[in-house]
Amino acid sequence: MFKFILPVLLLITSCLGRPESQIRRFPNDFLWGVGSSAYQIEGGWNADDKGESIWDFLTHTHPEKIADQSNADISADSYHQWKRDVQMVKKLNVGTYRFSLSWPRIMPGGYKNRVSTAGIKYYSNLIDELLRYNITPMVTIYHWDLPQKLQELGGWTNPEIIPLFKDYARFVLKTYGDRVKTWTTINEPWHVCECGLGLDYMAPSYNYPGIPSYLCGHNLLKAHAEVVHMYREQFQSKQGGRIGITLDTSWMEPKDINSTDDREASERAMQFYLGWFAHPIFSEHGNYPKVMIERIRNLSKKQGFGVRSRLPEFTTEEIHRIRGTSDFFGINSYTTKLVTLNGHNNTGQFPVPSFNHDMGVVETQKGVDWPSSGSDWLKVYPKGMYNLLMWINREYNAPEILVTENGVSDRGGLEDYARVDYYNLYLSAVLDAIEDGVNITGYIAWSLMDSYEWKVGFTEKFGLYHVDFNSPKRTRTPKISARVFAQICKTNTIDLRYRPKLNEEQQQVAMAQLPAENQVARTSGASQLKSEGSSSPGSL
Ligand code: GBH
Repeated sequence: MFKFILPVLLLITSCLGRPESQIRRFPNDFLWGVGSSAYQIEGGWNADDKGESIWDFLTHTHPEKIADQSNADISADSYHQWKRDVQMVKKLNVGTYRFSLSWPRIMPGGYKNRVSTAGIKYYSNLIDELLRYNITPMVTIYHWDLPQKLQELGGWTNPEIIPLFKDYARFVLKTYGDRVKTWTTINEPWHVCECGLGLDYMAPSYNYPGIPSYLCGHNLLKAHAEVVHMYREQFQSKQGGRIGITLDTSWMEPKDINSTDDREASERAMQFYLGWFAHPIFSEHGNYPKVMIERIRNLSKKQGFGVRSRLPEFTTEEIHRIRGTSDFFGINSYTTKLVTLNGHNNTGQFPVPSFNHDMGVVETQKGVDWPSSGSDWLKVYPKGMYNLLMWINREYNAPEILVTENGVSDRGGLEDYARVDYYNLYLSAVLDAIEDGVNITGYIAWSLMDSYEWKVGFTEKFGLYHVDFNSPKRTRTPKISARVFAQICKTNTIDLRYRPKLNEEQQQVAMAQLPAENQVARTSGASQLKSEGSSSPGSL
């Protein structure tokens, strides 16, 4: 009898994993934040003397490349509504607001010869307003809106970008560093280089695979390192802040965990997506990942490029200069892909040469039962977040990790139960990693409000706050997720009894368990959610 029960018990407990606690607490000093980026929310694309960015240029000249042919000329109008934005941040009970500076708003032509007084003042006011409400600004120096004038010089593929980015960064560090204590240089280098140049997903939309993205990455890493050295030498001791970088990747899960090939695909994909930028900065010996160097060198040779690999080489001096240039590991992640090796006859059908062909990995999300709330890439698989955090911890010798972006998109609306579910589950996965020893010190939800979602325009929404893009006032209204997230930040806990994807009756039960101020009458619908100006208790 016992011979039978014991294995069954073991089986059950191992399936359950850790003991499931329904109310889970984060460490006391855990940092909570919410994020946005300049092009996505500001509008005012030519306000005062702002210069044109590559996103202004792309959306104006090629609207057909955007899902709804829209642009962010006005977007959420944060160029004018920044005071309201700060109130929203405040109401979420977060300690940190992560936003970015628009380079062409500050230096319209990209060069330091001409700076915009209005642009400088805009961010200065925003920072002061945040500090007035005890919110710590966390500033991204570059979140994709390169001055178009610099693109015309080749943008990130031209090494000239290194001194130019340094000039721009010096100016903002000097101007705002007395009040800004957390900086990140560049948001998501992989997207900047591969999506902007290798593919046509992002501005400047080169669609030129296999070459420019590696030049971009090379210059970008050097530019990042120069800015960090400058900060450490000229500003850090006086200003007392920290500086780092924000990288991104999906978790690359072996399609079949028992297949050696699939496990190799997973490891290689992690090295290509994340290691491309993380290895030079965070690994013990620096430089690109070995697998990347070797594969691209061999393939380049085979493809007739001769002995010069399409992946540029760092000198020993450059390797040392780049290594260690981040005070924390900023990671943005949203979803998971399943991976297998690309077959001999290029089963993935990748262009030759290309990043994907160099990597030699095929990705899919087919055949999984991971839910999605209206996006064709963002499938919900919280375990992937846990796996990713464990991987970073192992690979880069336990760095301090800040989750600088995580969140989910839907097609809009105030009753965003799927988003509530997503946050609870992903935060639970983050907590699992913390409990397993990973040094994760903060979590920044993406995003403060609905905004311009790049290539998909306004068709996908990530906001905790709804924005009415049809109203000239761009009225902001808290979604249900805003109320729940505010409660999470206030109490430092997640409550997993509240699983909104449940049926109506279970929903009511779960709702009743929510703290009173976060309860929203599910049945009475959206009208219950008061918008701007409401004075009801718990209004945001
Ligand atoms: C981040 O980028 C950005 O930092 C932020 O500005 C953005 O709003 C946020 O995430 C949400 O997307 O997987 O091949 O189908 C991520 C940009 C663009 C990533 C679309 C996934 C889908 C391409 N995302 N991309 S694919």
